[in-house]
Order: sequence, then C-alpha cells, then structure tokens
Amino acid sequence: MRRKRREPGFDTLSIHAGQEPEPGTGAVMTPIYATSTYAQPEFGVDRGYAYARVSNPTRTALEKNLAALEGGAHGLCFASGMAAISALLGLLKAGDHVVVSDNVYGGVFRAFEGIFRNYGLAFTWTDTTDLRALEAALRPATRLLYIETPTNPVMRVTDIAGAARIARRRGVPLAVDNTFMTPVFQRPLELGADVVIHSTTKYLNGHSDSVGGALVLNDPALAEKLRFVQKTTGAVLSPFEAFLVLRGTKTLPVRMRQHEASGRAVAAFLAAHPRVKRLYYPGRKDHPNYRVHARQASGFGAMVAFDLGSLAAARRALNRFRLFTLAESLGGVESLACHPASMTHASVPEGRRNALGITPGLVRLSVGLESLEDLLADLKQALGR
Ligand code: P1T
Repeated sequence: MRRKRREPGFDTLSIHAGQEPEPGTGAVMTPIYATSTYAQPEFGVDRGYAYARVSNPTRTALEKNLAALEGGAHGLCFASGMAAISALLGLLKAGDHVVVSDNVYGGVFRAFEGIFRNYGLAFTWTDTTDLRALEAALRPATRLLYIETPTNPVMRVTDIAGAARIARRRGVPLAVDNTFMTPVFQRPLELGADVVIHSTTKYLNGHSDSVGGALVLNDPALAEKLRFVQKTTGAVLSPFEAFLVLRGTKTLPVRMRQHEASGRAVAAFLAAHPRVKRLYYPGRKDHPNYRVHARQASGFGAMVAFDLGSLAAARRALNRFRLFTLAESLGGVESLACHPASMTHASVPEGRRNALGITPGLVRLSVGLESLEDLLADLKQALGR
C-alpha cells in the first residue's frame, strides 16, 4: 500500500521551499547569480534562462519560496512593493474600474490617483470592511477589487472570504495586500483571494536592508499575463536582494511569533495608558473587526497605532523615543515609530486622512524584537505620565 506523503509544515517550507543545493558545487545556500545573461548551448536552445530581466535563479528560488508560503502556484518578485502593485495594474486598460479599500498605504493612493488615473483607470475608494458597501461599489467596468487587511495604519479589517465570494460572483479578481500579517498569520489565497501582494521590504526580508515586492497567485493564465508585464516593464528584484529576502524568510515564522507576542504586550500597555485617546490593534477585543480578523488569521501581528489627540502630543512622544527609531517602514527586527499624517500617508489629502483616523495625533509603531521590558520602558518614558 502506498502511503500518502505528508505535506511539509510551514516552518519547514520557509527554510527549504524553492531551494536545492546548487548542482555544480553542492552549495547549500542559493548563490547570488550575478549575471545579466546566460550562454546558450546552441542556436535556439537555452537552459531555462535567457536574460536576467526575464528570470534569474536566485529570484526564481525566492519566487518559489514565497509561492509555497502563501499556498500559491506562482510567485513573481519585483524591485519594490510599489513595483509589484504597478505590475498588477499593468493588467488593466483605459476605461477599467477598480474598487479599493479607502485606507491603504499612502503610496498606493499616490500611485492610483497620481499616475494610473491619468491612464484612464477609475478608482472607487470604499470602506471594504462593510461588504455591502464593497458590493455596491462594483460596476460593470470593474476589473479589480483591491484590499489591504489589516490596513496601514488604522488596522481596518476586511472579511477576505466574504469579499472573495462577492468578487467571484461578479467575475472580478480579488487582490489582497498581506504585508502586515505575512503568510505566517494569514493566507488570503486559501480564503478565496486571487492575488496576494507583498512589500518584501517589511517582514519577509525582516531586517530593513532591502526593498522588494511580490505577487503570488494560482491561476496560470493570470500568472502568464503578470510574467509578461514583469519581463516587459522590467522592475524586477535583483539577485542580491532576492538572496537577502530568502535569508529572511528562513526565520520568518520564529520572528513573527516573537513580533506578535511583543505587539500584543505593547497594545495592552497602550490600551491602559491615560494619554492614549484611541488604540488601533486588531488583537484587542474592542477592535470593531476583532472577530473577523480572529476568524481569518492565526495572529494579530506587531503593527500598533494610537492617537494622542494632537500634533503637539504626537511630536513630543516621537521626539522622546530612544529605542523606537523615528522612521518610515516596518517589519524589521528593530522597532520603529512613525507619524503617518506627515510621513507614510502625507500624499493622502488632509480631509480624507482625518476621516480615516489618520489624524495629526496618530502615531504608528512597528514593534521589533528587542527585549520587551526595554520597549515598554521606552514607551513609558516617551509618553510620560
Ligand atoms: O515600500 P515598498 O516596498 O514599495 O512597498 C509599498 C507598500 C505596499 N503595501 C503596504 C501595506 C505597505 O506598507 C507598503 C510600504 N509601506 C511603508 C513604507 C510604510 O512605512 O508604511
């Protein structure tokens, strides 16, 4: 009797998926294939690689690794998260319509409104946490439903399976930016999404030393179209950067477990702090989408935002941090603090920012892997009594 082979666990995949010892030397770690081109053994024949904008073995290893982690068949890596998102929009044509979560990373708002609108695409920004509003926003010309969950920075949560059901019924592909949760905690493809988006700059790389992006999906026809955009427009991840992210994903599960333990503790500290007017963390039971998030994800992550009520209070806290570094970005081993209204979301108009909760008093933390006591002590001194 043939026994069914057991599927490897997630931690095993994170270390091994997409990677074999290099055939020539047995090098256990995937080399950085620093080459722009590949010798062809004879006219019209190649060994699977022809030109490095199209493919590179280091990048291929990472693309396979990320596909395995997200439970998808195809992975594509790009020079940044924004390059991945732009490639996705490269599938559309003038006259097409996109429904987008009203709160997304500010750079996405800037790209959609500042560049892609000029190409004749139309965008409807909707509170996708409300599935009825989401469905009402769809039009006959809608060709993409684009969500972030939880959102950057106010941590709104969209029901991925619910959105996927609506999208499928209406024949619209659903793309989910999974940067904040990573596949350790949330796997949108398994919930019915069509494309997963990552800024690998964040947790996947995990050490704040590279910029990159990825798309993961199952549908072979869609994957082929995206590969066409990738090789044609050419914003690909370099082999060196791919090596760094591969190095990062090996420790992704252990890092995420520790990030989240500290994230929860920081959120609990802030929830009890008298200076904090409002807290945004999906792992708190009073978060409006707590139940939806707990159903679709196995963790809450380490992104925490809180409102101190005024620009002066936010500025004071941000200037007083000693261990949290005042900087854009997130997902690295080191803790960062930022002011979304003037930094990551400065390109969103002020009225719109305030309506979303991205107020002058909002501070966003990326809780890193330092000793928790040190993080809490820094928060305590920065917020004051
Ligand atoms: O920075 P880049 O690798 O191009 O990724 C863009 C991006 C996409 N999606 C999400 C959810 C993001 O948070 C980002 C980038 N965000 C920051 C730089 C930030 O500080 O929020």
